[in-house]
Amino acid sequence: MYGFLIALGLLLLVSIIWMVYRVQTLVSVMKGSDKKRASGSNKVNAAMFMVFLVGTFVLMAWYSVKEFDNYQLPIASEHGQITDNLFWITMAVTGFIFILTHILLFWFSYRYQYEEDKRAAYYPDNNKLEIIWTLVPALVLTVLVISGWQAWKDITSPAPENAHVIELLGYQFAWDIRYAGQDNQLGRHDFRLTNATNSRGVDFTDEKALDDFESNIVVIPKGEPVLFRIRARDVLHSVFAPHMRLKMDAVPGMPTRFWFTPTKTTAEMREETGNPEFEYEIACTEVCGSGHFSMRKVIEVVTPEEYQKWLAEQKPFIVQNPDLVANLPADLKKVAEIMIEENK
Ligand SMILES: [Cu+2]
Repeated sequence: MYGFLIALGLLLLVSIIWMVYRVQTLVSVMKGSDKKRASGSNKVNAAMFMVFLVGTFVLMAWYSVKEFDNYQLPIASEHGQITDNLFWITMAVTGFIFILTHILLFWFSYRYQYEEDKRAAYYPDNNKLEIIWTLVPALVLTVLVISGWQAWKDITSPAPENAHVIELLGYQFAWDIRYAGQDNQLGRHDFRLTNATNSRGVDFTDEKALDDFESNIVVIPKGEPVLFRIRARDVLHSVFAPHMRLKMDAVPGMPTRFWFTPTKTTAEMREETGNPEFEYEIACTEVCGSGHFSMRKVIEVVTPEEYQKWLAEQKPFIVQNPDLVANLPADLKKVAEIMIEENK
């Protein structure tokens, strides 16, 4: 019903505007002034182009300054500087061209507005100009793309042997964290093994899985390489740690990874930002459903000594879940029982 009334109202409104326009045209015919091809509103429109140009540039400048701190977070990883340099070079080149082309676009609309005895010049083509404005952007873009590709190749190169391996499993709506344990090797996983007690689908017949352990926060040492092995259980998620300049999609059925070296501990960052409550965080940047906003995990960067101490306090998965021992093959049962004994 409301839909019909709104449609009717709109129809009436359009007919009123149309009638007003007709009346105005008739009046100008009576006055004998309808021979003019462009009315006074043409000048107003031309001036509005300039107002729009200046107005939006002022707004853009104001917003960029006001929000500067939000897109220039302190860097806390080694490759972060490379990523930021690329970002700012690309921003400078594209920003310069953006501003230049928009000034031309709006200025031309104003400058070449209709005037009674102005004639447009006939200028069919200019090969030299066309070569210049094809080659210059092509060259600039090639340099940008190649330098970006080089950086990407470096950042996504295989992790060093000694990298601390941590698995991040995204699901609706949280992250599950699994550490590789003493052997620094994650046990196999298979989605078919996923059940109520084994949310990650870890294959406990793999000896490497026994010493893996879970944690509520991501603890990593400063100055040492860390490798995130990333997967998803249900839909697409994305690991985003802005201070580390780290972003990698979590894709069901297609494990991804990202390695990096943190350069500042949480405590150092608290001092630098002057915020005693500062925490590094991982946020999900893939809109993955109604609870998307809650996919936050804290990363705690500590000194290597503190990290080793923390590591020693963690209990292996098999020790946390001794019920699992019953289903293990005979040889692993012994290993598991020794581990449980040692951790008592
Ligand atoms: Cu998500």
